Amino acid sequence: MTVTVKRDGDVAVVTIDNPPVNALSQTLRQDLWNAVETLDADPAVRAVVLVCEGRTFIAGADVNEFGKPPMSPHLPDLVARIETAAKPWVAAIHGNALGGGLEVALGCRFRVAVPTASVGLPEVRLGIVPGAGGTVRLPRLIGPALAADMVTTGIPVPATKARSQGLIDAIVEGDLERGAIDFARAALDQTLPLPLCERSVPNVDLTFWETTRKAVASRARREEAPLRALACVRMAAEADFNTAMAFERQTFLDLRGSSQAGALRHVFFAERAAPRPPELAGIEPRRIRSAAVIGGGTMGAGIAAALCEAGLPLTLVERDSEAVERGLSNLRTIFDGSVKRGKISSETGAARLSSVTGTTDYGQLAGCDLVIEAVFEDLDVKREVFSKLSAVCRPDALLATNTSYLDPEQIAVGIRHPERFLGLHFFSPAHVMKLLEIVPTARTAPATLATGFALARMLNKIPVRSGICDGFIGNRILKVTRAQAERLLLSGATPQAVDAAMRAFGLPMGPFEAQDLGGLDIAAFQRRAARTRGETPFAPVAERLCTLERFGQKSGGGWYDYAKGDRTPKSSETVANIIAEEAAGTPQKPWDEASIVDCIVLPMVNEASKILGEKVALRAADIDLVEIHGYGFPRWRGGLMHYAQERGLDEVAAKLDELALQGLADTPCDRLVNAVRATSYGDEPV
Ligand code: 3H9
Repeated sequence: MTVTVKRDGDVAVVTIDNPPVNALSQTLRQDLWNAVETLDADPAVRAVVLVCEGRTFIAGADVNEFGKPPMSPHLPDLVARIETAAKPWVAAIHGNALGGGLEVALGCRFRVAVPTASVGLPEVRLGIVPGAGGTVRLPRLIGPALAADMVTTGIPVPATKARSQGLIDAIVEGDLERGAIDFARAALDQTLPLPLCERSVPNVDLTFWETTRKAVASRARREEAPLRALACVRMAAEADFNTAMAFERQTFLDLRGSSQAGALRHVFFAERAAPRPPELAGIEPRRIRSAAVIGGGTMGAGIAAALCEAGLPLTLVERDSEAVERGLSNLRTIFDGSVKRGKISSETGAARLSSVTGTTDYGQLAGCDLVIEAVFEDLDVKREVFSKLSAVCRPDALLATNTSYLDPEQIAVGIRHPERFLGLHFFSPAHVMKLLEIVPTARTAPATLATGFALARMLNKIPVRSGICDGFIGNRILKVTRAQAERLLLSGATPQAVDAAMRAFGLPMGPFEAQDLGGLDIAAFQRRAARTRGETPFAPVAERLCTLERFGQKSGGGWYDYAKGDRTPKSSETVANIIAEEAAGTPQKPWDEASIVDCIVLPMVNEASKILGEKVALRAADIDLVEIHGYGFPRWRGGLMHYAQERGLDEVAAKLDELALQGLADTPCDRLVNAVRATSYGDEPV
């Protein structure tokens, strides 16, 4: 049974227990339905409290059921049954009331919550709209403007804020169940409010809908669900309750089967699976109670900020006192920025800064559980750091190198107890970017690796294990993106056309705009390193731009020209001339958006397939997470490999063959050819 009913005098307490997150599976819906029927028929019961066991209130519909035909009792009917129950129901919320969970709570006559709870309608994050009255009841409770914001962004609202908006009726400071029972009993002494289905939606200014539509459309880019969710709220404001319910249900059912919803569901499960890879099942991570970062530059300060945010006392080590001051000042800038953006209070910012000890003395790291090195990308400099750490740190302290290009095996040479060492590739800014590539060496112990994943959970990051190769998973694919973008330039496309096509595909920025923002010098440095390894990186135009010190926005020009103080890219005659010179002799052809995208994205798929073939990535879904969380690949496309799978692997291979004939890409690799034969990459549902 997922539901139990007990009595506290004239108040019944219905307790849901459906681990892990009390999702509204068919069994739970049926059990709740039966509970309403039983309690309606019980004359001794005057009110009902709905409470949940475990870590959270109902976290929503059971996403596992989404691929299957809907089964009764349907959620909208259950919510309506609770709303029209003979006795008032009080939802007692802890953890999260999300999606269908909040819709059930909206069916209740009252909602109370503990201060740490939050409530939200995150359906748009899954490519759908609320399907059980969320868009119809919420505007009746808090007005269309707040409701539109909640359903189109999907961002949960903390209980205390929800209380001030009228979404929550009371905050319970002590025991939730007891508080909810007392609340219910007190409510029975007063006139009950109307159920939401009998209330009307407050009016809004006529311009509201058009202004909001524009804002939502620009945020959503090509994601369908947010605008469809807004249309539902508008219908709720302009039509009667039943018409709006029917409209919402139809929109929900339309979107549920859409390719965007399929892609977003794939990402949902991939993200939840990422922190617990099956190959580490049963391996106990070490506890991390304190941390240190070596190096307080941009990367080191970002990592330090992420560790502080996770509540770890932190030591920041630099080579001299000036550098310590600079590192602390970098940290202060990060915390000040978070305060300015309203993410944390100024007290929290100050407390975080005061939890950091800046020092030049490695001796202070003797008791530390975790040390992350984030110094300059130079093998000798890094080795020197680890030799000092080997001398002072406990043998079981986890030692990690943050590197994006160097070989962790090489960095590990000479480390004492190399089984506690691994690579952690953070993405800049490290306190913001979600992706963490975890790179074990051959000698990294399973417990060390498991600790890397546990750390990612602490830092609220998406961890992906990567084998060792140049650039690991993400930057290795990025190299292909950039090389393909240059190939396009040499065969007739312009930087503007390439950037526009990739933006239209769903990336936040095109490859040239992105390089101008990040700086062309970093890649030039890496190409130099590659050449010393005997490789021949392809970047003929970028090389010439770097020779002219056109490093991007920071130098006033890169792939584009920039007016002083203005970040708007303007086409550059210098660049056009260089492209023309480099393209001499290369056949020119017209490029439309779709063929530009194919010329970039399909070779990325080919490279990613090689990465899978070499077991640098263990799962296609891991590559999807790397692309989404590290490189802005559109989430609603499900990531690079999911996109390829949906596009049809046979079509991907055929297009690659066509590009290869024109000298614009490699032919499909063995792993891709095998996947075409098997019609899938065959590790997990991609
Ligand atoms: C909806 O409600 C539609 C309705 O409007 C209309 C219906 C008609 N279903 O994240 P965690 C699993 S749409 C099934 O690591 P946390 C998850 O896969 C839904 N399973 O925990 C994982 O499984 P496993 C709207 C779910 O404590 C386990 O629970 N709701 C669901 O870090 C733990 O998950 C949402 O979008 C689900 N709905 O965070 C809420 N949710 O252990 C999505 C989770 O086997 N969920 N699982 O790997 C969340 O945001 C987080 O899970 C939550 C807990 C904040 C609740």
